Amino acid sequence: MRYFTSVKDIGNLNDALKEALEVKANKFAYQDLGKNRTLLMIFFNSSLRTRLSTQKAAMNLGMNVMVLDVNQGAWKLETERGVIMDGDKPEHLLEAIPVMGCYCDVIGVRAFATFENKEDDYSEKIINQFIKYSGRPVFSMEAATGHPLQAFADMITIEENKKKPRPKVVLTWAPHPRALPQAVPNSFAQWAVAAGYEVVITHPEGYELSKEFTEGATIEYDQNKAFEGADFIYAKNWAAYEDPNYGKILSADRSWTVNEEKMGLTANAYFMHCLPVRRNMIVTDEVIESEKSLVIEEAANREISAETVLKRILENL
Ligand code: AN0
Ligand code: CP
Repeated sequence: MRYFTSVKDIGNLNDALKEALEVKANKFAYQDLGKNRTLLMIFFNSSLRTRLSTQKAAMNLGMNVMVLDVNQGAWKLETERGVIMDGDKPEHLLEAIPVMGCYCDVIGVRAFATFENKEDDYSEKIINQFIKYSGRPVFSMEAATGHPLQAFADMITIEENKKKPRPKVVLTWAPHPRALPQAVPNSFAQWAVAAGYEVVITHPEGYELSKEFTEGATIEYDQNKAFEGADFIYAKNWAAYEDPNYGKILSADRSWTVNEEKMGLTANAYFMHCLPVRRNMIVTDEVIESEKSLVIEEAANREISAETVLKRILENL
């Protein structure tokens, strides 16, 4: 593997999940793979889990790791070609990227959707420039339209906890005070369909995701109906995708918050969220603290999804 930005890069998902469980059973078996190899992680946005789990995964593989927070300590980067750079950004991405490539063997990039321009976001303008100009293998640590390391960790978590071969997995929108990207729900829907689960997505009208990511899933606008018989509830907020509301908050309806009453409609479902989560907006204290909550297991599996992806990239260097 040279690039990892989508489920399409992972090949056969069942094979990848098996490989991930093998990695999990023996995390330090591939210490020699990363010897004298350097990972550079570049963050345009904040992170707790991705930063720590990816660094840990790289260390498990014997790699050296460098982390750069763009906008904090590094020069602010211009991303538009052709602008006269007389503003507050002293350096252009077109020099910065090949320079970064000089110092490392593998690059991880976090660059969220900015919601300034839908076409730029959905063409993955930033991470694709890293792919084009760095000369290095590149993987997504959440880009504009997807968060594949999170979805991979979530699929590992479902595989470890499912009680039937084809569980009903429900992705539900929930309210949030800020406009959040569609990356997590896009990837979760796409990977859950690829894993062969029964996938239902529920959200208020106007929150339809891009069909590119939801193909194979059923949309159910009635949240209570969607929850019936569910084996896994995956909650997430996202801002509107469809024009003319791209990037906007259309609803603050707290009746969508996942609570015990709603979980009571399910087939004793597990609760999932990628974190960070706003308690009592997305999910109540009781549900996230319940024994059916998998949020910490998901975060733990981020180390495993990252290690599996890095292992494949190193094997191909
Ligand atoms: C981000 C998002 O919704 O994409 C990161 C989630 C992993 N969340 C926030 O910005 C709160
Ligand atoms: N789930 C996740 O990616 O968390 P961070 O934003 O903290 O990395």
